[in-house]
Amino acid sequence: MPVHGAQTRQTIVRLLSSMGSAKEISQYLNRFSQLDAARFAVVKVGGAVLRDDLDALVSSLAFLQDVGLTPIVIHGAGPQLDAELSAAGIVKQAIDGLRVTSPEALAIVRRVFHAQNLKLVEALQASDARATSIVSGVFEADYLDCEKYGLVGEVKRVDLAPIQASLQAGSIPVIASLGETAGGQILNVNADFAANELVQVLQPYKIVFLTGTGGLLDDSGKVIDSINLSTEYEHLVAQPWINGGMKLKLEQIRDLLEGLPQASSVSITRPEELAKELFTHKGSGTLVRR
Ligand code: X2W
Repeated sequence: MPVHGAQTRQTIVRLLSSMGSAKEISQYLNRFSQLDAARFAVVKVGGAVLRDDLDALVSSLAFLQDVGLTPIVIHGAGPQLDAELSAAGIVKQAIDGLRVTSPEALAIVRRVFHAQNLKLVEALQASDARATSIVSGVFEADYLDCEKYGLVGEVKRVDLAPIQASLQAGSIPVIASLGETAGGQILNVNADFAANELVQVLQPYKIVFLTGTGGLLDDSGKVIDSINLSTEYEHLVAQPWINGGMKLKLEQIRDLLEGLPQASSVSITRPEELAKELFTHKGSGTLVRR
């Protein structure tokens, strides 16, 4: 972990003061710096963010590392997989939001995941951040339902060792959501599911989903500030305007929060607003509580 003096901190506080009051930001920085550094935050990055918003993502993650708060990054590659599989003439079939994955498709899934992982790691390194590529060895998985989904995995065990080694070196672990069976078969794992499993094991202080939309959207396309699942979940998922992807996301977040302490929350925001979400009372995007 880099050690930051008062001067660095002042510069950071000045930089951030356009987002909130310096006092408030300073309070958050102080609070976070006292926490267990290995559990600061899990940041799930959707494939759309890697495609459309890489620069902002890299600056936001590098910034966190600069202030001594190394996030754990887990990413998907949904849109990239859609494009590459379609270019290879493989027609998309998804059941309940999960991609049915044939052996032929899996070869492409692996290649695309590796390429996207490296793209983020190299972009971080190019901006002087330290980052470690992790494409295997974290998610021990089993077939979710081989007949129904093919080579799709559900996570059975999370091995934190590669993540801890990266954090100990002050490097951002960048994890692809590929699983591996005990017998060594690689499986395609939905990145939100993989992030959820990681969160259950790590119990991080902050859980952030970075998406292209920057939050959950209401019927007019506006980001919903906050959602209290205990009073709003049933109502929300019954709305005619809520789409399948958003429904799945809400369901996953509900399941995720059930395994965490009552006070936990999940933030959904965009990369540009990550620091604002973490260091201001107002936050950004959608805050989901239990
Ligand atoms: C996902 C993995 C990628 C993913 C898929 O093949 O699309 C399954 O559906 P995003 O960008 O985070 O959506 N896996 C089994 O989840 O990427």
